[in-house]
Amino acid sequence: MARTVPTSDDDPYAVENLIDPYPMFDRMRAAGPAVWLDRYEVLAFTSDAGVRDILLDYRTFINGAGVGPKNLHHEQAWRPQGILETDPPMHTAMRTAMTDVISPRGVRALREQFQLFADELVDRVLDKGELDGSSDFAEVFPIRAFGDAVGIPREGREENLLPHGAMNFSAFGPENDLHRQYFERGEPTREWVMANCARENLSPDGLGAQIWEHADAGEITPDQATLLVRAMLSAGLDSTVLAIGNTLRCLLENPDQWAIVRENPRYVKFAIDEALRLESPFQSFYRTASVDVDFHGIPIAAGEKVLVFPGAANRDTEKWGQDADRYRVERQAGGHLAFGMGIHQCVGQPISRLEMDVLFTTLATRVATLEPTGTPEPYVHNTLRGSKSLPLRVAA
Ligand code: OVM
Repeated sequence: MARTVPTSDDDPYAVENLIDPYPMFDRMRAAGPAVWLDRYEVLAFTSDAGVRDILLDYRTFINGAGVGPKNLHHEQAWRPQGILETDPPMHTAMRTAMTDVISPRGVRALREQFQLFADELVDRVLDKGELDGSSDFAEVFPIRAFGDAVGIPREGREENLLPHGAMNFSAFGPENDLHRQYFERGEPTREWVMANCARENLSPDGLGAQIWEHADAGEITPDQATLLVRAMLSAGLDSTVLAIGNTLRCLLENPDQWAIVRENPRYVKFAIDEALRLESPFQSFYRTASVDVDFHGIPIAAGEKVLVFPGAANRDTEKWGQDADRYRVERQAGGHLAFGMGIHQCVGQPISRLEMDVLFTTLATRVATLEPTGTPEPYVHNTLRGSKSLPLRVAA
């Protein structure tokens, strides 16, 4: 196809670019609405308008051929395709069951339990004084709070849930050394996770059991119910853990912004959205063109994969202004793409937001001093972004 698009030999999956992707994102955005990545032979989109419009047009840019670089219409999927790798009309039935369970009322009912555990966790970190913001704080909350909400056994969560999620999110990127490492670590967790998707292992009052009620009602099949609980346990842990860590890191590195939040905890919500924008936990994934299309002046062929970078779009100066690289809690960052956009936009978003809101409101209310005691260690992953460790000190 005759196409004049700037070419780049940047490797977005090279370790140095995963650790600091922003100079590369600036180059790619400056080059034009799309760049051709020579190494991967794929069109990549880094602007807010490009990523947003691709995600909104779910008929042209489909999910059914997979949301990683592999085209599942031609290659075998590594596991049964779930809600995210499905298009309407099948997607619609699955999505309806999910939104019904994760309804405003269903989510409101979780607040009390989340608050009890947030109080307990903030007590614990205040007792410690010095801690790791990742392993002692960010990882702990979703494993306990979200695990209880879904209704899975407490035993086994630590060893299984995060390696399992990291493996899943790795499938949104190429099969390089990092991918192989996360798959090796994740493989032994699959059995535990799949066993906990079965109705007999889910506690009767949790979100998982509520999904199964939709199978009883004939709205989805038992296989789809299993896949929806799998989606909760695959997508709902690592993402929120990293979002909590990234918010914490933004506040640690911007003491003036922490001061604003502490003085007025109503800024907690803005502090979270601004961190999701600036350091998006889920950086990149793919769509597949279902037809030949002229997109923003670029011809794309039916069957072609496109790579989108919400993590880059969220720093687009056209959308966010010249200070897009700054962490500023007074910004109205709500329109970011960290949860995606369109019909596949993160369905668990209200739960993730509630977890973070409760946790950071408790922190802002009870902690006066929040300061780094060392350099954060990056979490290196093909599609996820965050910190492996965040040494810090807190005081009441
Ligand atoms: C799944 C799933 C769904 C959405 C996101 C995701 C790791 C996984 O069906 O297991 O991310």
